[in-house]
Amino acid sequence: MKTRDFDRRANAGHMRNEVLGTDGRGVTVVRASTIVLAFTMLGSVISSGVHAQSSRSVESPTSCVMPVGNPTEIASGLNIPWSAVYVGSEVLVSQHGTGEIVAFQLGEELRSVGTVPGVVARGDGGMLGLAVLTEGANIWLYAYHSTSSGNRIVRMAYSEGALGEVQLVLDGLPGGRGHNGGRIAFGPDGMLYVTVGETRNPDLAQDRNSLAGKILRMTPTGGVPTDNPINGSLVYSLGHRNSQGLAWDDRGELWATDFGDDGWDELNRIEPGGNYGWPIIEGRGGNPAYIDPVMQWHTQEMGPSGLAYVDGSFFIAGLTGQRLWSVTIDAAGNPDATAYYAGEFGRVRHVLEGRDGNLWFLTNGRRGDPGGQILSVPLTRVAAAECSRVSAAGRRGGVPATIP
Ligand SMILES: [Ca+2]
Repeated sequence: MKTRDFDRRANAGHMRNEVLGTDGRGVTVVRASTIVLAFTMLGSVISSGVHAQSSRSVESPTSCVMPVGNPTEIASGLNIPWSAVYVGSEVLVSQHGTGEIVAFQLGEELRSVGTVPGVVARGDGGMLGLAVLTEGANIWLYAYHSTSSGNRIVRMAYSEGALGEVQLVLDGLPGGRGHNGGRIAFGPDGMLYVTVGETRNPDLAQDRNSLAGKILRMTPTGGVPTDNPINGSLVYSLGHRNSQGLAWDDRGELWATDFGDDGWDELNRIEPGGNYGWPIIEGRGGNPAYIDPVMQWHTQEMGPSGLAYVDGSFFIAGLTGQRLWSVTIDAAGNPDATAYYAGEFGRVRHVLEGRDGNLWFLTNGRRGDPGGQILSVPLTRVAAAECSRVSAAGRRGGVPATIP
């Protein structure tokens, strides 16, 4: 049944591609020109000063970045690392089972910077996402964590290498033994975006009066922004099951992963007020009342947590699939997914652009090894037409949609 679904959806995607190629918009010609550009760029890593163009206009070919070579371990002995953020040259890391936040600089040992009080780890709940806000001379570390009665967001001043007292940002977020969400990130608009899972109560994802199964948008002090899509509500988008990944592309558009049930995991482009379908639809449904994912995967090969956008490429941490995924989108708007390191490093929890310009990813360590790692792998930049060629050398997967 699933195989048939896969084939049908894949064929549908292919047909859409063909339609795009013959609709008189000059796609074929532009693809040829991107190939020329690709050859001029091939074999040399373009300096990081050249920023990827994310416009999906066929006149503006994109570029992407791809991992090259073998990942090297830059931190080890972590207790299920969940999130990592930067403060100056330091990296601060949350660990799922404990409220202790650790920090390190490249090449140096881990050290504790303090403990977030009241963290309760049950199921997938625990010490989850981190974010950093700099206000003048003040540096705030934000943390999303589970308590004995749900989830909350707190912040602590980070000064002279240590965390200060806890300030409550938002209490009373839904929580439970599973589907706690927990990724937090400041957007380009300075607002704090938060993924909240449906806490194993699927119907809450469609309940506009519940914060479960939502992506929230709030001010740095937990208030409702005046320009949120639902007046007076923190809800930014709904119909999510257990999103744990947030990233913005070059155009400032928000994207998020969603951890599916037993059908489809998703990469979604998030629109303000958009409804992403759960639990009515999992994966692509073609119902205009709900926004379909841009890319979807069988759950055994993905199980997405963290999401990053780096110079034209999305990277997704695959927990269940124990691999890292990249998603690139070509100039015609067609996404393409590639898997890396399947089974090599255990469950991959988070991925981010590294302090050294490499791609970093957080893992739970190898099977039977409790020690979580942070790994670093170099990235190389290629032009859009080459992204597919490079990815074809890896293991392609996922079921693409054509972006309108
Ligand atoms: Ca969905």
